[in-house]
Amino acid sequence: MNAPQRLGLYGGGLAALFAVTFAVAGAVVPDGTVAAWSATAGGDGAQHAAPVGVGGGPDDGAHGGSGADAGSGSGADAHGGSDTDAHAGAPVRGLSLEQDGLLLGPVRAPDAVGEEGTLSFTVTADGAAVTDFATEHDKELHLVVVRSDGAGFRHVHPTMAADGTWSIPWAWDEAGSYRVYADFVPAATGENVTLSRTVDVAGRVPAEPATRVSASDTVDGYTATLTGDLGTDGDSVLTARITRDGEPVTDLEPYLGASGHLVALRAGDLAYLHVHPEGAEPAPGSVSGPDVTFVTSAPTPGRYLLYLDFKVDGVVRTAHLVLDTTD
Ligand SMILES: [Cu+2]
Repeated sequence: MNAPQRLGLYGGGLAALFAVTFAVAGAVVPDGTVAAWSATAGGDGAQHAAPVGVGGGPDDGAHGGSGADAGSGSGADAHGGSDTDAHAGAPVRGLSLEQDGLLLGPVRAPDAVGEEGTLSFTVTADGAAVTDFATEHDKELHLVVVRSDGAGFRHVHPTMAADGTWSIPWAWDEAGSYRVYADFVPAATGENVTLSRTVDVAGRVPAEPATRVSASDTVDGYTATLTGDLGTDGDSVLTARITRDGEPVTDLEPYLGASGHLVALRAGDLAYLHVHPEGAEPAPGSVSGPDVTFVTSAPTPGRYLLYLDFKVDGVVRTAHLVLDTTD
């Protein structure tokens, strides 16, 4: 019995699971990479280093492409219909590649670290590419990429070709298992959807540092400090204050229709939270600061990874913050 026949005996879900597993196995352990591990790591390193295809194996069950996508599909569907009153229930998004009939197609990207290429994908509905998107936060589609340990965060805006293919120049800085989120509003429904897939990048992965609670982060001399309690019992108001050398920064430029942009992910499964900027949209050319306020709600008690984008002098910087819920 050949592989396709054997796969045919399992349900579509299992077949997809195996297909992903085979694809990942092929993608993350190319012979050249294995040779490189052997050459650079030596005998000891071969056992203790953590390339995705070897040390990362156990991770696949927890947050790899197959585990995360298959395991969470039903959960996302369960509350998918209640997204409009997201604050009443669990505003969890981004755990599935499918929701409300929309599907995030395979994400194509360079296979290896340092390889210059393109990241591309298509969103489909009933098998046809979706090409009509509503603008939300200044863009038709927000692409967020983060490694399973919370590192390597990127928030970018690909461009769409006429056939619905979204693409952006891409290179990976480090190996690992990455979650790729597409956050958008199809014009047909007007409802925000966040879909995700996992992409594995071959190579040695640094040991995952435990995330520590940190309400403050300094990037290029700019310090972002969060105040406010993150709770599970409804709206939580979080205020980020930007300072430089201890002085408040008052020339924050509008970015994505607000004075800053916040992405919040649940540590453990990287569920994507709904976050609203608070206050009126700043006028183009205006500046504000030092405070930027957001409203969100944690779906469950625990730890959350927060990524605050802010723009000063035309440069967008991202502060990485980690909060535990207060309940
Ligand atoms: Cu964006």
